[in-house]
Amino acid sequence: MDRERAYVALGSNLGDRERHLADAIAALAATEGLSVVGTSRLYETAPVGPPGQGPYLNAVVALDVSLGPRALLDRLLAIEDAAGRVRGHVRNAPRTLDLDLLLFGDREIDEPGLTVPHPRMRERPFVLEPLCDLAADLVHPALGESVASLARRVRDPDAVRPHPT
Ligand code: GSY
Repeated sequence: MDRERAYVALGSNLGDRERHLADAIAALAATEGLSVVGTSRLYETAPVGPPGQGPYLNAVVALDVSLGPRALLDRLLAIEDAAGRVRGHVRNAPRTLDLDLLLFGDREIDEPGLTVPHPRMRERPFVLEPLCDLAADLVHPALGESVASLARRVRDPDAVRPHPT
């Protein structure tokens, strides 16, 4: 079966953040129908959201998938749930684990609950910086601009720093 390259952003700012990201990557790697083919560095990032929350750890993984985008999204939601993610009503509240589907091949999808490319990735240095580690030359299918170029527009070295490992 044809495989497509997808990119998923990971973030955590509650509990053992490194554990949540490592467990999520392991859960992805154990998923039938996909392989984890790249992992960015970890980044310590300033939280976007209500004040008073702690910093995030962020990363991006590259996947080779034979699943469809909806099946991949369902798997991401199940992995978030397994990490104890509470889905409350407060927008941008702190969370144990956030998994965002950024890109799925060069597809553009706009369906209930599933928008690809991720509609806010262009404004998020905490997504674009780790994505640069994996795919700086990749051209965003809707914007026609490379990941490196998008990252340059929003770069904020004070808010997004490589995390010492
Ligand atoms: O949408 C992703 C979850 N999230 C993050 C994040 O991953 N990193 C940072 N720095 N801020 C965030 N705010 C939210 S919500």
